[in-house]
Formats: sequence, C-alpha cells, structure tokens
Amino acid sequence: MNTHRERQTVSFEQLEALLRDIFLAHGTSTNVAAILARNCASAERDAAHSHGVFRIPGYVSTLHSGWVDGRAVPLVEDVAAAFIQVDARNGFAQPALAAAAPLAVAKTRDAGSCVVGIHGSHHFGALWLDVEPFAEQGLVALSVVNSMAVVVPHGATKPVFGTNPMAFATPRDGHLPLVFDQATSAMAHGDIKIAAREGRLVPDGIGVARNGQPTRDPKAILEGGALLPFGGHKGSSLALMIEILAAALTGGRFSFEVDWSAHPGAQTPCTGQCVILIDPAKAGSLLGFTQRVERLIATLHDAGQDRLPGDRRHAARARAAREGIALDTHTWNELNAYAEA
Ligand code: NDP
Ligand code: PYC
Repeated sequence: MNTHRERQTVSFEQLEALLRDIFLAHGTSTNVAAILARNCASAERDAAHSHGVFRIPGYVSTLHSGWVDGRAVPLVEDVAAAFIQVDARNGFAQPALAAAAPLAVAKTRDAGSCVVGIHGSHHFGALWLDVEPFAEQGLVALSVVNSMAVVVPHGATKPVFGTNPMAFATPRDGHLPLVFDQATSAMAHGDIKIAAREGRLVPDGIGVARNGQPTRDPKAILEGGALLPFGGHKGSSLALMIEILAAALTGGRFSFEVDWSAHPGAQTPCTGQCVILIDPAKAGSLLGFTQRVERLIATLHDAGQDRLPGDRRHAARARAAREGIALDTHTWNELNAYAEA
C-alpha cells in the first residue's frame, strides 16, 4: 500500500469497523474479526506501521490460502497453579491469548506469577498489544513469539530463527505503562517489505543476499537472502531463547519447521507464543514497586534519556485522539475494496 499520496483522517472507530468488515468478509468468525480489527487498528493508531493496515493484504491472502483457520475456537487448559496451555487450533494467536487472559490474571494474582504457553497459533501483529493490557491491570508482562526462518544465527550460513520479537510491559505510577517491543532481527521483516515497496535501501548490517554477501537491497534480502540478528551473538542468543520459550516450551513449531509451501498465499507463521505474568504486589507492598520504577525513570531522564520506549507510540496515540488517524486515500479505498470482496 502506498504511503505517498493524498491523505485523509479517519476515527479509530471508523477504522476498527472497516477492518472488522474485512476480516468477516474473508472468512473469520465474529469474535476473531473483532479481536484482529482492534489489534490492527490500534497498531495503525500508534504509528506501529509495520503491523498496522499494511498487514491487511497479508491477512486476506493467508485466510484465502487455507493455511489458517479464521474461525478457530482456542482450547484453554488450566494445567498447574501457575501454568496455562492454549491450543489455538491453527487460529490466530490474539484470540487464543484473549481466551486465556481472565484465567491468567486470576492465577497471577493468586500465585504471584503465571506462564501462558500458546501453540498452533498464527501471530502477524505487533507484540506490545499483547502485554500492555496486563500492565494496565497492575501486572508485569513479558511475551515472546517466534515466526518463520528468515534470520541467520550469528556465525551460521543459513536462516534458522524467526524475527522473534519480545515485548515487556510494566505498570507505572500515574502514567501509561512502560512498554518496549522489539524484533531480535536487525530489522523486522515487515520493515524490509516496506523498504522494498518504497524502493529504499536499508542500512548496513541488516541482511545478506542469496550468496551470503552483505546487502542493503531489501529485495535481495526478501528473495532468497536473509536477515541478521541485532547485536551479533547477543541478539542471536535472544532469538535462540525465544525459539525455546515460544516453541519448545509451548509445543508450537520452531520457525524452521514452518512449511506453508502447500498453501500459496500463506503469510502468517504458525508457531507458538509464551507470555509470563508477574504480580508485583506479591513482592510486598513495602517495596513500593511502581515508585521504584518511577525513581529509575527519573534517573534515566536526569542522565539525559528523554525518549523512553513507547513514547513515540503514545505521542501518535494522543495525536490520533486529537486529529484522527491519517491514512492515504489510496489505502483507505483499497481497504474499502477488501471489505466488499
Ligand atoms: P523498533 O526497533 O521500531 O522499536 C523497538 C522498541 O524500541 C520500541 O519499543 C520503541 O519504542 C523503542 N525505541 C525505538 N527508538 C528508541 C529510542 N531512540 N530510544 C528509546 N527507545 C526506542 O521495533 P522493531 O522494528 O524491532 O519491531 C517492530 C514491530 O514488529 C514490533 O511491534 C514487533 O512486535 C513486530 N514484530 C512482530 C513479529 C511477529 O512475529 N508477530 C516479528 C517481528 C517483529 P516506540 O514504539 O515508542 O518507537
Ligand atoms: O515483521 O518480522 C516481522 C513479522 C513476522 C511475522 C509477523 N511480523
């Protein structure tokens, strides 16, 4: 979808309703449509563009390929005092997490922590959306998800890892939660696709071409090449950890086990996701958890770090509340066409 054309603004509710219509028109259940529409509209509102409406053609294509079940009803199993297993049944990850969330919060408040292991799940969105709501309820949340083998491990010669993001959220005192969310690849696959679409080179150190040589050409990275982990061996080890937590621990596929070749048009990796929740209140009220977080943040500001993770998104969210969400008219028309298909 092109971003350099005439622009218009739409309200969050308008965008969410249109996205819901698109998901329904392309075969999801009402519940799945509502969850994915809110997820994707929220990403667009917060200027998380690599996982906003840019993803709609991919969602539609993957639904048509038969690779994902847009009507799947997840199976939530309460397996231990602080462990929930969810079989997403080849559906999207967000409805699977939504199905487990009330039990996960109750168990975290009871036991002090809880692990939610999701398998058979397709994650095509931004991960901060999965952790922020828990921090809004006073919990610390960490989530990891693996994707498809497009990242060459440090020192290796062929892709094994997914772009494997991790998102962390903590409640704050009188502020929106502090959230960071980052791929463990040097750049998210979505941003490589956006660079290719816009005809831009990517910076050095992001990827390699088919022959293993470094390249700045996003098309060479996408067509037979691969991404590199961020930070050399350190990012590579984090990607390794995420494969273990999101796939080995949950029963989901490793990124290198994703094989959608029998489903032309498939774009959503079917893997696993792990969410770890902690109730800081269990650490004892004397510790004053959120006040300690505020002290840390104040010290960061004193040290010169003005911009915290999430600040850019929150500024975009505030702008959208004032002015609406800016979309180019071509994209808006394309979305309307998808809703009518
Ligand atoms: P970015 O590199 O854009 O941002 C990573 C984090 O760093 C964000 O929390 C961002 O905050 C923060 N940040 C950015 N710049 C600064 C700065 N100067 N100082 C302090 N903090 C900063 O993210 P990625 O490109 O790695 O990932 C983009 C999205 O792609 C994520 O939402 C991720 O979940 C998603 N993704 C999804 C996958 C999936 O399988 N579903 C796979 C891979 C990625 P802010 O948001 O405010 O800019
Ligand atoms: O941007 O790397 C990415 C990605 C993979 C799956 C969904 N998003």
